[in-house]
Amino acid sequence: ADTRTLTELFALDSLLSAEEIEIRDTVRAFGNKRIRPHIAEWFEDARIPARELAKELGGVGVLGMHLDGYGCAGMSAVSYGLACLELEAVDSGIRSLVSVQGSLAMFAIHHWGSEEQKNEWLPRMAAGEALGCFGLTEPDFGSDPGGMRTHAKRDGSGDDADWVLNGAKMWITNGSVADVAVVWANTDLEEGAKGIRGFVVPTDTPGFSAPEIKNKMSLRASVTSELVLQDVRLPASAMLPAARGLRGPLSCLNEARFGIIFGAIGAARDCLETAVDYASTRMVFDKPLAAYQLTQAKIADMALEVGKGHLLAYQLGRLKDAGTVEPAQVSLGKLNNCREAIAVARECRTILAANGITLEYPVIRHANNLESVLTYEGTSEVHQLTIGRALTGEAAFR
Ligand code: TGC
Ligand code: FAD
Repeated sequence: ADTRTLTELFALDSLLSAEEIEIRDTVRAFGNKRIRPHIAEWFEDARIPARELAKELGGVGVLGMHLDGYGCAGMSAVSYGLACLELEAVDSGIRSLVSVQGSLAMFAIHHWGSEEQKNEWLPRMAAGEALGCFGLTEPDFGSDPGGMRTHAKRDGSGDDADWVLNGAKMWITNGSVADVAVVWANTDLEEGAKGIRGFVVPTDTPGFSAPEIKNKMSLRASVTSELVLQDVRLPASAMLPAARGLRGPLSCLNEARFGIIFGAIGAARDCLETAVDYASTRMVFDKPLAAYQLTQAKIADMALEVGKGHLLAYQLGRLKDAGTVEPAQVSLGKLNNCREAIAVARECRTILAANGITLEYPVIRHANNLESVLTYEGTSEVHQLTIGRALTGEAAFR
């Protein structure tokens, strides 16, 4: 019979330019050739060749690809989103590496850094020769980063005095493999959350360590670490000069959340393609599984969610390229696409049944990864509250 792909049914490519399609196809081909053949093993072993991979990803041009200058590709937001989508179709951990590098560590330096900081780090980070991480979350402060305890104190008076950092960050992607950490800390420059500042910390600075967090059942093909800062002495020039208060880190989160809106839908697409393929060849009660109405209802409902997820991502991408996207709109995409992606992954797992629980197929790996994706960059509840605040005018966070 004549079959159609999800992309064809929704005519998704009619919404993209020829250049965007070319970038998407390049990243898809890279992911399928270079990463997909190894990913189940990396996931099982909980080990990825992060530094080698970073150089290859830099070669493809996806690290900080939506930033301008300093060796970055200067692509559109939609192109960046499509790259995230294709990388996460292989594994959320790979997209995480790219998000943290480009949207968190590089964006923080690009947007809030000094010329000296940008020249020192961005060209090497875009090439994948230097890896970055972003330390905001702490053991006791995840959804409420304004409560952070990590602090930076000046050693002496005057603007030239060194900074001395003490504290701990938790759940930091790329932490143990990073050359540079963007660390957010309280200072007494101003009262409360307004005193939060960002610091560019070379990871070989004495007093800095980043033990890896083990035994994760999600994002196993991604390095997650604790950052420990014990009297980490930095020159005055290590502070990001332009970032003041919580607005500094939260502006970076908008960038990474944007990539996740596309990325999560890539993981869902991969699950759905796997399930459709499986159902068409798996015989149950003498017929292909795909020929049963119950299976088709599942497939149709999932195709609707994956297709709508693409449309939402593309719409937000266009708004971002127009420079008008608002944080609450990013929350719409993050909440919807992560929530639907994990639901799709679990439903696809039912189609594969017992085969669905093994790493022979990507489905359980995506489902497990999406547990993290649902949680990081703002939990579903944080995004519900952000959307709720936008619609009602009432902030219900505390
Ligand atoms: P609130 O009073 O609302 O805001 C404080 C200041 O920040 C500004 N602001 C934003 N600016 C830019 N973008 C946003 N999305 C912003 N949201 C708020 C706001 O205008 C204000 O500015 P100013 O100048 O007036 O001071 O802050 P709040 O303390 O009430 O908190 C709000 C809340 C809960 C939404 C926020 O704290 C939040 O988003 N919490 C979630 C934390 C989170 O997402 N952490 C992620 C850590 S990084 C990570 O997970 C990486 S995983 C990556 C990977 O591996 O792929
Ligand atoms: P908590 O904030 O303790 O939340 C616990 C529960 O309470 C959640 O269900 C939450 O939604 C709910 N909750 C919180 N506040 C409210 C409220 N006001 N009303 C109702 N419910 C509420 N962080 C970084 O800084 N950098 C990284 O690179 C990074 N990488 C990560 C990688 C992985 C694999 C993971 C799992 C996390 C990573 N994180 C990173 C941390 C991530 O951002 C936090 O886990 C996330 O923000 C949630 O914080 P928490 O885990 O402390 O949960």
